[in-house]
Amino acid sequence: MKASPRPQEDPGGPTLTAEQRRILEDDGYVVLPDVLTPEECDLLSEKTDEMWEAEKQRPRRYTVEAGVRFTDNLLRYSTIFERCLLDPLVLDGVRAVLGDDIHYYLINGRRADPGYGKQPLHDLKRERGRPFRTCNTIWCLDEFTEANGTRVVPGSHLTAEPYVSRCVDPLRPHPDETRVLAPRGAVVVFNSHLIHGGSENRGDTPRRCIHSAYAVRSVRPNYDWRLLPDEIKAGLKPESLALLGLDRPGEGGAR
Ligand SMILES: O=C(O)CCC(=O)C(=O)O
Repeated sequence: MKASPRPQEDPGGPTLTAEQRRILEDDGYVVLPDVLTPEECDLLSEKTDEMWEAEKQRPRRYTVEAGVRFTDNLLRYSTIFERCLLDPLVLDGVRAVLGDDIHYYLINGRRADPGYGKQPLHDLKRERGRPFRTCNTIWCLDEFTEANGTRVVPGSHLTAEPYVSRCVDPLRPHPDETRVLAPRGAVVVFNSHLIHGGSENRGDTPRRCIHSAYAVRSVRPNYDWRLLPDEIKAGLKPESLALLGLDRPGEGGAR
């Protein structure tokens, strides 16, 4: 799917157009172009790579994908990544999926180098259909093309159809799948209940993105935001602290 045209600015902040809302509701994702400037893409990419270099010897608690630089919890490294928390247009999309009572769930970097990045189609064991509980936003630091875009089964967030278990091999293309196509600087608001998977980067340059996800408050955050370094907490805006649950005692803890 191609990027939708930029929405009208609203005096109360930019909001999704009716068409963007419909696409998000029916397909489970919508591409919002021009959220980041090229300079912001450069800065976020550089910081993500810097964090990877700084931490690459650190033992990891999760499965490492070959040829992929996965940087977990970017926010513990730099307040630069606060850029991915509060964007009003992106938040309007997230609220269209989850409603207003949300908090911040996770933020990770994912860079797939040429020849790598292929994942099995997955549903992350999430129930499908309403009410939705988590919503991802994918920040495209490089263009998402036919040669590297995330594969998705549009509409699969709405139905209990066992798309994945019916796959002979979830690594192979699914007949109902399509590629998310998005220009550099776009954000894809992405219902986390959608069946999807990373694709092999068949391009000749790295494909970088940031996953920045939200959840309804009954779902605990993936990271314990209370453990963020004090200097990071001190540098965040009050609206970010509220989204992280750090403005209230007893909140912000991980699942
Ligand atoms: O980066 C992508 O294209 C999607 C990655 C993904 O689906 C995942 O890591 O679960």
